[in-house]
Amino acid sequence: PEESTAPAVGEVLKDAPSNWGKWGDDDEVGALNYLGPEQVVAAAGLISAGKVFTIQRLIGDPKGDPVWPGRSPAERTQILDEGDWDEGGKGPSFPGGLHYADDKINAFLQGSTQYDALGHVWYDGLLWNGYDARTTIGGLDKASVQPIAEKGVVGRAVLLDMARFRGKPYLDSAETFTHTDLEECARSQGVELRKRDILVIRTNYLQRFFELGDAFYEGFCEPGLVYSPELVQWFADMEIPNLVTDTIANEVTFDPNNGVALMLHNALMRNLGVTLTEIVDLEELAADCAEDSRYEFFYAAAPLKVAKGSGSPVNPIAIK
Ligand code: UVW
Repeated sequence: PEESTAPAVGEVLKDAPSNWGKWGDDDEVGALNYLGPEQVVAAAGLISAGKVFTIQRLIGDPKGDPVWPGRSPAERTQILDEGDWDEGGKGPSFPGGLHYADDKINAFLQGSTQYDALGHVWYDGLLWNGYDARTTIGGLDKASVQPIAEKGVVGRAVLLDMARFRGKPYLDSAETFTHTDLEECARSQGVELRKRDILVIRTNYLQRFFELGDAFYEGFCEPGLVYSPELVQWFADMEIPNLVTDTIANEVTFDPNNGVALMLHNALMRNLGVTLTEIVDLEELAADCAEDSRYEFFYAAAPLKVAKGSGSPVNPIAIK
């Protein structure tokens, strides 16, 4: 990060809407409370063709893994394979001659397709629901990914294909859009945006990562939603539980109006309790939606139950 003249995020958001306390003083899942049995049953009614889409990006993709600057992609290490029995006899010996493959992964919990815990970002020493930021020291005692993983995320989701809507293969660096653009995109796709929808937004921006390699990170500024008081109020009024995007960080990286980094992480996640999901791969799903003109579907995601975790890898599933 460079020296900047950006205002403190707490200044910009001092009158912003908040859901703190709405679900009790000990809540740790925030706006996911909007997804109850009624929403799950209604979402199940969207399954008609039996088409299943898994939207996780491949961990260990030979083409590379896009990650937030400063993080490194997950590393998988082989621990045991046939070579351990073939060449040198190091493999453990079991009755009957059992051989097996073992491996391990060393990964940022935010290093691939992921759910962020509500305690993943904060300002002014307080995180979601007013928990003290010192509860993050050594691991999240409050608002970790564990309660989100225990609840699971299931509901009606709508794909908003902003790249197709703007007639581009992918959005440009720093290109922005607002909630009114999302509404227009939905209208052009012929799908209704409803309260408590899970929003799934396609920019296809990460295609640039696969085209450019390391040069992708020069002047890094992803496209995405941009902060305005009206946009935050729209998320509050629409009771959006979960924002899912195919970018690394869900929103335009630096607010073009004031330079603040990841403003919506704070305005939506810290203040409203909206869960953020990043780095999904929407290409097959989006192609199918364009083909059958159905942009709504059943969505389910089960992040891993990681005690104190600030996020978790995940392979969300969309079913039509
Ligand atoms: C940061 O919060 C820095 O990134 P992300 O939400 O993409 O994990």
